[in-house]
Amino acid sequence: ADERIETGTGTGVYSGTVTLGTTLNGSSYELRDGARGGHRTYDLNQGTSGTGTLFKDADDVWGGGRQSAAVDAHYGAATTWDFYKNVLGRSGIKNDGVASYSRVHYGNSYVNAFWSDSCFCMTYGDGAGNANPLTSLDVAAHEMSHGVTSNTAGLRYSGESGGLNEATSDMFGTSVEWYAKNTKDAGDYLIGERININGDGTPLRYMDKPSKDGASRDYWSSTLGSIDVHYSSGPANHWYYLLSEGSGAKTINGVSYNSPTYDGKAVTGIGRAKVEKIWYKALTTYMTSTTNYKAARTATLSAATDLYGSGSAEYNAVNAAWAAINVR
Ligand code: ASN
Ligand code: ZN
Ligand code: CA
Repeated sequence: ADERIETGTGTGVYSGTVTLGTTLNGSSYELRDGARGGHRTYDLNQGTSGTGTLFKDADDVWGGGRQSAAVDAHYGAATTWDFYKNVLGRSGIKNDGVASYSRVHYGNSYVNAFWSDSCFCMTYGDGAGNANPLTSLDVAAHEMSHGVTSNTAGLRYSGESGGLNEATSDMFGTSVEWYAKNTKDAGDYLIGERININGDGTPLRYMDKPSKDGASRDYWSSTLGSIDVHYSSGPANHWYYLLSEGSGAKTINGVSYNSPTYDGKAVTGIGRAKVEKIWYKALTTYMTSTTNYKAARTATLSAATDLYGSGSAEYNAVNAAWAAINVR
């Protein structure tokens, strides 16, 4: 049958009306993004295995009913693809131009989303109670970034390396949210602020002061490696915030932040654009499966040297941000 790459439009749960990469196959449109490695989005229809059915539509205008979460997931994968390509020069998760795929409506009242190395795919639950579908842009970019980490540094998902693995997904999840410039989902330094996962409107995680979630750590200590990876990510998330925006109080896009430092010294931010380049270079060049916080510091200093020079303002700021989370 004839196939043609198309651009549809869709309205998701979170992102407002967005354009979608689709494919016209015979007389129906499919959620298959020909411009981005052929990324497909499937309806698991409450199942928990396989791929279910590929989303199809008669007029290439998507959304409503079962399609809404699919619009978000497809848009999230496309925006994350574009961020890695246009900002970091990476073509897909393996840098080979090949797409993964997304599955929505996983299980019943499932309040999570995940990346899987075995299917090379992202999966999203519908949420339960007051929690909404887990398909917000920062969550989608977080999950897809697990694929990138898995195929680069391969940070082992336990101990300090596990915290760094989680933080990598929060950092790039946040970077993608900013990159999107979506008027319905402005950039912030919060993770999962749209999905109401706590039922009271609060986000899942805070990068300016991770301990605001009640469990994450703000600073490195020798016991960091013994807590859950979604909490040992805290200090590295804090490093990303401090290096991007600097310490102290600040309001951005209507959200107030107040980021403390371990050493009491002020940190001056160098901007997110440089921070994401430094972390990405460290992740893809210097980190390994066993990199811990101390080694991550060294890795980012090497990356900052490569990008901006040893002793540059950026190098010194990277060093100061690590000291501010008690790594030196
Ligand atoms: N949503 C979680 C995450 O990406 C799933 C997990 O615990 N691995 O971290
Ligand atoms: Zn994660
Ligand atoms: Ca966010």
